[in-house]
Amino acid sequence: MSASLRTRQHHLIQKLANSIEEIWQKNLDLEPYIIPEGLGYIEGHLEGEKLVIENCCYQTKQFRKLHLELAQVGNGLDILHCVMFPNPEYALPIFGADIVGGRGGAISAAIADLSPSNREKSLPANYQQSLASLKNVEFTHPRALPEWADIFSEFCLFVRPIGAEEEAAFLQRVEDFLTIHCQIANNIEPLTSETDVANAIAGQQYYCAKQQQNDKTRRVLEKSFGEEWADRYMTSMLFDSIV
Ligand code: 18B
Repeated sequence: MSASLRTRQHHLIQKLANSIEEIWQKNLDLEPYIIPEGLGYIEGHLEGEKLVIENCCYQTKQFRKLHLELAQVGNGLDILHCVMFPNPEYALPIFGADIVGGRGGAISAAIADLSPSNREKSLPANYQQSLASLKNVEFTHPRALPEWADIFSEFCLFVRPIGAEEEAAFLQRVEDFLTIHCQIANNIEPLTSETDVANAIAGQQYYCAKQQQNDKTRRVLEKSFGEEWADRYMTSMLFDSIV
């Protein structure tokens, strides 16, 4: 990804973007992913404020889409969005992260999770064990999930990190999630039953349908690009489920 937008963003976003790419490169056999025409680098400014978006995507045997997106609204609102969609032939959860930094340099929302991607909404036992053994970290400002967000696991971290120490703790936790995820993904056998694959597809469809209900994301996109474009972007670039 070009360094232009990244170097202008909140330092926690820069650090997490660098970490994500490093962990992917170190642990996975990355292959190119063709981003739909015109959606790699995007600028919009319908209602005055300019929104710039940079997308970077890869794929691997186990992941149909690794997506890292950086966005900036005006000079103030910085956003990192990352999702790792598994290939449904592998019974892997969906890694997702979102950081939203407001004017004045504070992060208002930092969320990361390894979310179940099956109909039963359960994490595989090896994930449960690895995640449960991570050191417990306390944040002074935990945030409550909105109503649509029943997709996240019990390990979901959703906070407003205050100060350098909590920002570092958030970063560390996301790095741990990613490392555990890549290591398990590298050693997993593909599913053999069509029913299990169908279940994994349904799980991803449910995850995407719920994420598409995030009105806060939708509104930011609508303001710069209009309703129709925002809807298409949310369903085809951010949360494209498998048909
Ligand atoms: N998201 N986020 O990715 N979102 O994409 N995000 C916000 O302080 C964008 C994901 C999530 O409280 C906010 O309230 C834009 C993934 C949750 O109602 C803004 C893009 C996850 C909330 C944006 C983007 C995820 C949230 C409000 C495209 C989780 C709280 C900030 C680049 C894995 C929702 C605030 C609520 C919030 C914007 C979660 C402005 C434009 C992958 C749960």
